[in-house]
Amino acid sequence: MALFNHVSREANAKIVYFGPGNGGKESSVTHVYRKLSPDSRSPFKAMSLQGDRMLCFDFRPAEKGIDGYNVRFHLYTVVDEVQKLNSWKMALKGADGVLFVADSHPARQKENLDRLNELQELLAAEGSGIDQIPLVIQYNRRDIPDAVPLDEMQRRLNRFNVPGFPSVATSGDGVLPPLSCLIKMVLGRIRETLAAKAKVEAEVEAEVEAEVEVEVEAKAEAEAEVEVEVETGAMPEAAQETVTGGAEASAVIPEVDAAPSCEEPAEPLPGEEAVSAEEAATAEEAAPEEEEFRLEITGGGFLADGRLTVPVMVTAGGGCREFNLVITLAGVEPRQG
Ligand SMILES: Nc1nc2c(ncn2[C@@H]2O[C@H](COP(=O)(O)OP(=O)(O)OP(=O)(O)O)[C@@H](O)[C@H]2O)c(=O)[nH]1
Ligand SMILES: [Mg+2]
Repeated sequence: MALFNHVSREANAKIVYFGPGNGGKESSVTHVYRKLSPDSRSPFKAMSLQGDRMLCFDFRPAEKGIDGYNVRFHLYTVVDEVQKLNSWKMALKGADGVLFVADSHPARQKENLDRLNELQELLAAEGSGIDQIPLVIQYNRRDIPDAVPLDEMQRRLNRFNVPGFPSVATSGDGVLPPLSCLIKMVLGRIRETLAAKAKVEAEVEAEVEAEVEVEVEAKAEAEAEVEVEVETGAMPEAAQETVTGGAEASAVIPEVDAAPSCEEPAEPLPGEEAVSAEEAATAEEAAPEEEEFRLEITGGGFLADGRLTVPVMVTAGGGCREFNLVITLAGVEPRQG
């Protein structure tokens, strides 16, 4: 599968020229390289791979990117007479498309077929069936006098019914169309991959949004419940009965703190008059705060004329004052000793 760099919005796809020896792979790849504008391609590289020669370069086709992604194609092939299976295995690793270059010479038909079967096995080992990867056949050497008829080659080779093109790699005739076709097929796969990615992302986004909505709704519901509780607490039946009595009064919703205690009787007690909420509030405002009142005996008292006088200090409202507390002992017999 193509490699994506989602940060730089670039996709990298690998195309492998595969086929029998002497079929025209090197001639084809070289022609493609020459045809590309120098600023769209990398240097042409040839490297030794277990005694085989691997050729590669990469380029960016003139086509516009897909969904904002620029696609870079990396072309690989293995050439020269000796080509080990392992070299092809490495070349095919992660391939996004294969261009099979078949030889039109009558003596090379079995070789074509053997190589195609080999390709099928190598791709299967890679985990992808030959029918699952974009594949195009280039029937090369169409210029030789005894070239096998194209329809016969198609019949023998093209059991997968993939696109096929005749070519003469030495002159470059017909070399670009099969590559162009393969590139379109690979781009189609990349588009599918990106669409699948976008779909998954949209689904995840929708799921996250739904979860957030549920949370927000749950929070709003919880808040609404709290509000109802607060309102219920602020307007108990008793308070409503006290407050109601006029259209204006019913619009007054007391604050939570000012709400009458639940212990208050719902009905005014016999002899009591119902007070308006306003009156109640005013009364409450006017009511002095409960203070602590302390009385302290500060010295010894004395008894005279049936009255006991005791010096005391009274502390209240943040201040203190001394008094003489006089207690009249009416009917109390003073105790001796
Ligand atoms: N007449 C003719 N000769 C070709 C054509 N394509 C390639 N050749 C010649 O065939 C020989 C092999 O071509 P290459 O391009 O090296 O083929 P290859 O698939 O790389 O082969 P290996 O190097 O053996 O892997 C060379 O001498 C080419 O000049 C073609 O379309 N027509
Ligand atoms: Mg060669």
